[in-house]
Amino acid sequence: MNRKTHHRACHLCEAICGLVIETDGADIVSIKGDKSDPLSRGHICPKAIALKDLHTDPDRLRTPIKKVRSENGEDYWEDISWDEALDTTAAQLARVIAEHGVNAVGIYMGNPSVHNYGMMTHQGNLFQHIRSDNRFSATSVDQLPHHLTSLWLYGHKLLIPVPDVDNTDYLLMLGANPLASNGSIWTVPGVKKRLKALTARDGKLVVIDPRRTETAGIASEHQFIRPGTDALFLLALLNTLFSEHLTEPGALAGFTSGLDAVSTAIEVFTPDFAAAHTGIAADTIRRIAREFAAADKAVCYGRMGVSTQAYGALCQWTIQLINIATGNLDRPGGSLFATPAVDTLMTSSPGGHNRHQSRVRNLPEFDRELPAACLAEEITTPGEGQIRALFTGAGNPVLSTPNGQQLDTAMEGLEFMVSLDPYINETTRHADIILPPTSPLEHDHYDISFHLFAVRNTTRHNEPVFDKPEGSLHDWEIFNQLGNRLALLLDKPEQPAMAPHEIIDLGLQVGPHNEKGLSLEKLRQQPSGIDLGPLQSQLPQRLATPQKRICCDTPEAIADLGRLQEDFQKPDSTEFRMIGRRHVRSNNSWMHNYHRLMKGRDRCTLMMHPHDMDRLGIETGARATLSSRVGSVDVTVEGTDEIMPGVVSLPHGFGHDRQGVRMQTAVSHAGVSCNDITDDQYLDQLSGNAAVNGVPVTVCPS
Ligand SMILES: Nc1nc2c(c(=O)[nH]1)N[C@H]1C(S)=C(S)[C@@H](COP(=O)(O)OP(=O)(O)OC[C@H]3O[C@@H](n4cnc5c(=O)[nH]c(N)nc54)[C@H](O)[C@@H]3O)O[C@H]1N2
Ligand SMILES: Nc1nc2c(c(=O)[nH]1)N[C@H]1C(S)=C(S)[C@@H](COP(=O)(O)OP(=O)(O)OC[C@H]3O[C@@H](n4cnc5c(=O)[nH]c(N)nc54)[C@H](O)[C@@H]3O)O[C@H]1N2
Ligand code: SF4
Ligand SMILES: [Mo]
Repeated sequence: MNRKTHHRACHLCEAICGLVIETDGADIVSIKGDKSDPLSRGHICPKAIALKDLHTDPDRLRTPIKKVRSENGEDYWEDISWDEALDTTAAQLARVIAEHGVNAVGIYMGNPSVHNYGMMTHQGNLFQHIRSDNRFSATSVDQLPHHLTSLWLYGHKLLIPVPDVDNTDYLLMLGANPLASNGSIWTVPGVKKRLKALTARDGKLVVIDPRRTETAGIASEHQFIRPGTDALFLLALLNTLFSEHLTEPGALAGFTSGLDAVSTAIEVFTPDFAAAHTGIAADTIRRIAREFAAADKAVCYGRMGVSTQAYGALCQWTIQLINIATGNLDRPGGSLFATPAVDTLMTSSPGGHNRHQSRVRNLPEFDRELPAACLAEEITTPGEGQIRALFTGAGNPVLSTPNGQQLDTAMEGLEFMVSLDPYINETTRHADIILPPTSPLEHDHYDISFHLFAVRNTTRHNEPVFDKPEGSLHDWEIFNQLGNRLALLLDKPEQPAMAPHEIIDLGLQVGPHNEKGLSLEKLRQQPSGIDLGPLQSQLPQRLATPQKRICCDTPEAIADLGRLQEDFQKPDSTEFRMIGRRHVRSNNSWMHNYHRLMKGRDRCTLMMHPHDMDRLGIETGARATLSSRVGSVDVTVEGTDEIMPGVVSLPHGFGHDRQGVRMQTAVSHAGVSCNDITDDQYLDQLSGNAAVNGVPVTVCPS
């Protein structure tokens, strides 16, 4: 018996719950919620237990592999040494750069990179040598409109305020289902309890969603909305606030301008106009606006469902303006900015927009990244700047980005591809070399991203649960070593290797809570985390805008109102619009390989309203063909009045039955990829964000 107790924050989602992990030698005996964590207070979800499965998964790669072609033309994988893997990768990248320039190297970074602090601190060690315009990430299938809006209004892409759920009286929520997702751009562990406490103290939770979700199920009120029409609903709310003189910026007035100009610009977006398209009655919209204004403390919050749609940026901009116009920004019970102990705001660029455009389709960059929706065409379209080599890190764009099938095919034409990833999945199967990092439990952990969006200021660092296996490398070490090898080939200086924890130690000492004497040593003594107190009002000091002012009349957003108005001149004749869906036992595309999360009934079903099913002659359990401009898939239909008529819902992240995927459990629950239906041409044109929600589709019995 060699029992040990470890403390560790869960890195799987944005809730960053504290865990207590019991081990016996190399075995994990139990994983429980850490009641002493000042933020999560013992909360966990089923995914935390699956950390054990992730750690022990025989499909998880432990050594680098390269693809070899046999004499009969078949590909197989061969284990190779780290030296061979890193040298070959560096040589291939250097060759492509020498022959075709840096833009010939494409880079795609996925979601788990943001949850793994070593990847955040050290990716620059490699990417500084590849200053390619062809950089992509999961941001442009997700939260890009939030960043853009924050850049416009608050001067920095990361200055995103979060709902002060524990103190608010009125929470208006659109396009989010935190009961399944555990909260997003809103680190709010145990969100269900917090939402229930809100309604228990006679507060109101209003959910606007085309599906009566788990969150809607505990709300005070739920309104169905036609997918992709939220901008009209939100503008109608703001319009009502202006026309009924319900605006009251309060303390914000001293450093805010432009609301009058916005009021004029949105005059046509009345509740009646919105009602015709959203399906929400004009009187209901007016009532919600009045309730919101009348509440002592209110906050409007919108997430995935209103970001990844055709007017994602307008939605997020209007949400901020509603909070500003009613004086609820930067106010307890409204929305507040967090102050993390390691303040990434101090070290990251504020972001920028449209400083260059994609080569083929002229889509705007944001923060030096191009929209993921144009990755495939940048690989397949010949000419100067065509992507010939691709680096992917912690991403699975074949399943995660619109028209994934097209990208799947495009990857076959690459001269070289390398993936930093522990699995051979739908994307990495195209790589020539896969570089697998250590298991998450084999490296230390500090959350560098999500304290910025947390409902309370706390900080924690945790030591690795297990020793690093001999001959393995952490993600950050791979970045560092690959960067140095590439530097050598490009005649550039090597980068000294400061470990991530040393960077954090410095960050703590110069951060906003340094007067509390924070250091890594101090955090090590309190492995359940240190409480740094509730979020505080901090405007205008925290603003990163010129003169620390908020200018509400953002020219780009106001210009986009014309597109919105024009698009909604006519009623929508689309038969069905498709939306996504998350389940608490899943996590995007990569957690389907763990039996304990996959047991139970099939989750990759197409939800459809019984009226629509009757009309089409489809029954629950029957197969139907779901089609869009870009493709079609066969799915099992699940009838439910949870979903509004004219809308169908299919989760993303499935479609594991592609040849060569080495994830046994996932393959046996393959499902279909909803991103074989989402359209690479269907975007929020303003931000470049993919519109994976509200996609026009047809359904017919198969
Ligand atoms: N269990 C689990 N947790 C996760 C993840 C996961 O895959 N599984 N993924 C993580 C990631 S990367 C993220 S970004 C977050 C996302 O976190 P959330 O934003 O909370 O994500 P969803 O659960 O997809 O909620 C989106 C909601 O928008 C609704 N919706 C779709 N279209 C529209 C529309 O046009 N208008 C409106 N008003 N609503 C619409 C959907 O019905 C859905 O209820 O979750 C994170 N947490
Ligand atoms: N239709 C539709 N599409 C969507 C969404 C939707 O709601 N609907 N949601 C979008 C959202 S919000 C997101 S964030 C994206 C996610 O899109 P991606 O980030 O591209 O995909 P993931 O499924 O998160 O894949 C994560 C990859 O990281 C690997 N990985 C996990 N942990 C580590 C690690 O510690 N190190 C390394 N090196 N690799 C690791 C996994 O093996 C997997 O290959 O999908 C988007 N796509
Ligand atoms: S809610 Fe998120 S952070 Fe918490 S245990 Fe579940 S997956 Fe981990
Ligand atoms: Mo995401």
